[in-house]
Order: sequence, then structure tokens, then C-alpha cells
Amino acid sequence: MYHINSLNIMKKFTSVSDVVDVNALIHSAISLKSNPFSDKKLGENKTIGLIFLNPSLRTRLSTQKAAMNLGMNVMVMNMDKEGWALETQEGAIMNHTTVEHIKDAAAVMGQYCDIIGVRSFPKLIDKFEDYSEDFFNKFITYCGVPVVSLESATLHPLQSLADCITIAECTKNNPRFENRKPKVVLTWAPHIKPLPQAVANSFAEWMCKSDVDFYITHPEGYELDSKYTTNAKIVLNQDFALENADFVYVKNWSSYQQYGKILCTDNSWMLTNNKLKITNDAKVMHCLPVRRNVELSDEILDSHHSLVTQQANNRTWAAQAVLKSILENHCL
Ligand code: SN0
Repeated sequence: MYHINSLNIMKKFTSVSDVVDVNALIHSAISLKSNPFSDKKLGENKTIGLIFLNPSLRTRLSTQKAAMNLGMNVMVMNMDKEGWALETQEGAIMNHTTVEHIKDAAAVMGQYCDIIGVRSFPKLIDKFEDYSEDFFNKFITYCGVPVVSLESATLHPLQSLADCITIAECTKNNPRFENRKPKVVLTWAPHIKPLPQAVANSFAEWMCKSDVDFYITHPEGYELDSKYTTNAKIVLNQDFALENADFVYVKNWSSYQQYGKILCTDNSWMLTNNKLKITNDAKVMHCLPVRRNVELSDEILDSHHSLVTQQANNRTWAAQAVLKSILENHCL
């Protein structure tokens, strides 16, 4: 267990910026995939707590499996349904709906766990509040143990690491990429609900640090926070972006400018086989859950173009590489 005053040396995994060597982390994950139980002793008598304030399927199961492969004990808590309503405001007079302050709840959870994973979506009402990552930062401060993001208000780093692993698997020893970088396109897709920008921000952040030719395409008004898209080519014409693409990452997000709003309902942004013809026989990626025939057509999801199940598989190895690194007390 760590004490509050050792916070500055504590490890966390909340962004690509927390990772010293991205390629080494990807290779560690790929090696764990071929030898999942090589570090079974590393997590012996260590406990991870997985705290969810929102629903989850892949993150919950893959992180639990990763921890079990490392020999850890796992405790899962659905905080939104089973916990007390948390207060985050400093100095709040708690005479309303919130029952317990995050500084008390996080500190207590840190007593029971050696590592804590946290999922907390944005509210999509106040951009400043969401992008300050207030909840996550307070949790990290008060729990006193290393924290792994299971998707925060603005980023989903375990997903992006799994996506990088998937792209690495597809490009390795592929003659197509002997003399050039892969062209990777993140394309906006339609959706009926306003969704977080987290997956898109995060994928952009990791791609901007990867050796790829990276494009983002979206309707006007869907520009992401520019701090995540520094090396990306941003084009509003989807057909232009898709030309000769090797990988197409499909994802909906709500507007960042007009925060949390749906500005476009144009179905023609949905990726179809016809659109794939413009690409270089591209592989298609999505983090899941996917709204079939809204974001992405059945014909693609059920075809050899789709990498979605491979991506989901790689969630385990992404989580295992991160947990292994934290347990070994190394930098990521
Ligand atoms: C989340 C998101 O950030 O987009 C989680 C993705 C890993 N997705 C959703 O909330 C989808 C909800 C829906 O109704 O389709």
C-alpha cells in the first residue's frame, strides 16, 4: 500500500502519456498472448479492485481475465448500482442525494486493493467538468494505489493499446508494408445517442505516437480536442479519407465544440462494402458495442474485413501487459 505523500512516484495508466515505451508495451502484450501464464506468480496475494460507474462487457471480463492470468485476486464493484452515491465537490454540505464523499470512498478502496481499475463516463453536459477529469484525478489522489483507467471521461487507453496490438499483428511480416507506413483512418459514424469522445480521442492520441499515416474524417462540427490530434490529417470528405486506407476505425462521438450534441444524422456516413471499394482492401475496426446497420453494416461486420473480435481478444493482453508492468514496479 502507498501513502498519500508518495503520490508523486505512483504509477497510473490513464493516457499514452503515462507510457514511457509504447512499442515495448505492445511487444509485452504480444508475448503474453503466446504465453499467458508466464507471470502467474507475479500477482500472488495481490488484489485488484475493478470499480464501474457505467456498464461494461469487454473491459470488465478482459481485465479480470488478465489479472487472473497474473495470479491476482479480483474484486468487482458496480458502484453506480451497488455503491453509495458519491460526492466529488470539495466542502460540499451533503444534505442532498450524495451519501459518501469520493475522498472517503477512494481512500477506503485503496486499503483493500493493490491496484484499482476505474470506469467513469463523462456526463456530456459541461465540457470543462468532463475534460478536467475531476472524478478520475480525485480518485487517483485519494485512493493512494496505482490506478488503471477502464475508460475515463476523455480517454480509453486499454482499448487503444488493444487497437495498437491488433494493428501490429496485421502489419508484422506483411509485404504490403515493406516500403511504406500503413494508412489508418478514423471515421465518424452515425448513432442515435450522444456518445463520449473518449474512444476517438484515445485512438487518435495513440495513433499520433505510432508509425502510421493517420487520417481522421468526420462531418463539420465534430472536430476532436486538438490536443489529441496533433499528427493527424483531418478531412471532412469521407471518400477522400478512405482512399487507399489499410485500416478503417469506425466510431461515433458527440460534438466536442457544441458539447455533447448530435449535429449529423446523415446515414451515408455508415461504412458499407461499397465504400470499402475505395480503400486498399481495408481491415475494419470498432471497439464494440456496435449498433449494427447504424454505425457499421452487417455485411462488413460479418466479413473477413472485420477485426472487431481480434480487437476484443487483445483487450486481455493489453490489460495484462499494463498490470504486469505495474506489478513489476517498472515504468510503463
Ligand atoms: C461507450 C463509448 O464510449 O462510446 C463505450 C465504448 C467502449 N459506448 C457506448 O456507450 C455505447 C452505448 C450505446 O447505446 O450504443
